[in-house]
Amino acid sequence: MPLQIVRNDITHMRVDAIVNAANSTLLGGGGVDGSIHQAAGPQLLEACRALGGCETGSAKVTPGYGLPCKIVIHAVGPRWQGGRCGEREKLASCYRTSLALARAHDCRTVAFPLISSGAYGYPKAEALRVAVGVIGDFLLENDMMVYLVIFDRKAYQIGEKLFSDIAAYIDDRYADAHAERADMRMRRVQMAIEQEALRQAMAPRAVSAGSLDDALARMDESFSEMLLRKIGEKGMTDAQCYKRANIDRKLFSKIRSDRGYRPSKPTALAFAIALELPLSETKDLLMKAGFALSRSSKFDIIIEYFIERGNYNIFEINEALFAFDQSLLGA
Ligand code: AR6
Repeated sequence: MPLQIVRNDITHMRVDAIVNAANSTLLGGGGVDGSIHQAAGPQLLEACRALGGCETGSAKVTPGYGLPCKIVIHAVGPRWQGGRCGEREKLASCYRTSLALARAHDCRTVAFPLISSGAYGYPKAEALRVAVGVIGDFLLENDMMVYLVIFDRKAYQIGEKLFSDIAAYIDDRYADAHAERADMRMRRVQMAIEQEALRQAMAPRAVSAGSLDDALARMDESFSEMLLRKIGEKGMTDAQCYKRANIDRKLFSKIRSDRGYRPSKPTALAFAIALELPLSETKDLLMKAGFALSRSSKFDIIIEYFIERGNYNIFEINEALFAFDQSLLGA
């Protein structure tokens, strides 16, 4: 999956490039900057000295030395001053510049910390939103695996308003007391799906009294066929679709070349989101992969919440899924 939010110490990430949350002197400091210098060894400071500092919103590159990465991209985030001093743009510019530098150095994997969200005081929820927004835009046009490495649990609580809305939505539909009823409903849906599949398999026999081979030959459109048809109908290219779905090219080629490919539920849903399918069509596509949406699953409710609001930003959806400890969409 091209964007993953992980919980780790960034100095342990085995990637081509790690990004440092530096200051404009580039001569080291505390926080993630201190940890990176410590893990890389004194040569890093020597290399930084030669760079002659860096402006806020920009970034410069050194080798990784003792770190398990090829290069370190030293980005200088803004100090939070209340939000009216262009902090957002400067922070976005840090991510954009760093990603451009990673691309220029042929990096395929990059790890970012949540720049400015520590000593520089940028509110974590907002910092995460800026990061996800810029990285998401970049990944629509570029093949790269980006990790957003977050240290503390609190940073996951993104956009309090958004999440209290989702939490309320989940509460409405996910009360434990109703779980049993929902399960029964789910079982009924599944039985209906199975009966329909059986009916369709039997139907050709009734008409032609043919063999099982005949019935199988008349199988409905498969998941992969429906997906390719919808991509065509939407006038999208394959690449636009799999990038929006946060799916890597290899997996997409597998799906494209195998008519009977059975994706996982998050993969199937990622395509529904990429194609901006309304709820009814999302359910059709899911059904092709053998899945349904259930009101007794937090994961499903969150997906429905976004689709019903016409929000098809997969990175925002993944932020929400992440905050509720659910699997993320994509491969
Ligand atoms: N791995 C991943 N994330 C980390 C790590 C780590 N090892 N250590 C801290 N964080 P900060 P800033 C998180 O203060 O706000 C330095 O002194 C941390 O929880 O490192 O951009 C520089 O020299 C927080 O969410 O960077 C500058 O003077 C995020 O990384 C100044 O601090 C960034 O916190 C830059 O401040």
